[in-house]
Amino acid sequence: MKPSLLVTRRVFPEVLQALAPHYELEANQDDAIWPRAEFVARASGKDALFVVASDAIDRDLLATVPKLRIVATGSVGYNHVDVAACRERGIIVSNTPDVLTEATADFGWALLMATARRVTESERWLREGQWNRWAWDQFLGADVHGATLGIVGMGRIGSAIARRARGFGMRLLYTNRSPAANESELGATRVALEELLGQADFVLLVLPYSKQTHHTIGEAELARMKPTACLINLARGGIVDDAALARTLAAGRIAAAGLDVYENEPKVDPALLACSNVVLTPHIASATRSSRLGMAMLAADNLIAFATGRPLPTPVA
Ligand code: 8YV
Repeated sequence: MKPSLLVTRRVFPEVLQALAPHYELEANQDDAIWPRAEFVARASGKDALFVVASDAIDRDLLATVPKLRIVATGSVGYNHVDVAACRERGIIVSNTPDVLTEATADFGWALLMATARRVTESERWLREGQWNRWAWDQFLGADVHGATLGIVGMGRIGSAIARRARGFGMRLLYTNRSPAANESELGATRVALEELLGQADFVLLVLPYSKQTHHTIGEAELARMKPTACLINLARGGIVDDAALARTLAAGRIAAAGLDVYENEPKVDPALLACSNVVLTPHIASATRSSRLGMAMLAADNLIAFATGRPLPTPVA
């Protein structure tokens, strides 16, 4: 008998086709939003779960799924999965590193450039019909070339962003728990967060979310940033204190922010929505077809390896 698998979100058909020979599938074909109770009810009795970052796999859920053996998340981040609790129960967890690195790094630059040069703010103004003359000082933005970029978290995605910074002739600072192996190749200098915040023209967050990184950027850290600086969050909601950021932006204490992730997504703090100096995107940093298909296929490869008794390609350590 094939093991049973719940796929919580609509996924590319070729991914379901790859899984079908190995699993009894229950898939969310129409991408309905399952309330938590429904998710728990559907998960109970399953051997395997294919989830995404918005599905919390916590102790409460694990208590209701005694047969569960594997959780494959279609994301590189796995802060939504209680890995320690899974391990205690002998449940394997896999994620999707590498396949999204370059697309996500590209998007980091899209968000940074849009924020620096006020792309969405000026487009909104144009669409509102407000453009009636050219003016010398219209929508003056920040120079990207030659500026100082501060990358908080120099992992795979941070390094890919840093490589691209060289083309802009930027000075590169970073923070990381340990020195990056490619530090000299990147021309990057490791500094303390306080120093990075005080010097960077662009502060770019790409560190994983955990209890330790919760509100890495709050009121005090925002106050250390230059009044002309921009903050970009590509990582996870919760790394930034959204309410403190909204207050800082509204008061003009930093120039602007670009956010792809939020504390309570898909809800966005209304105070942020009210700020004109913030570029807001709906958690799309990895959203190119090749990257998202690569992520979904890698999650499926992990599930198939499990079903066929092979080592998983990308288990969470
Ligand atoms: C995912 C992400 O698209 O991989 C991650 O950690 O944040 C995104 O690339 C999203 O989390 C869906 O699971």
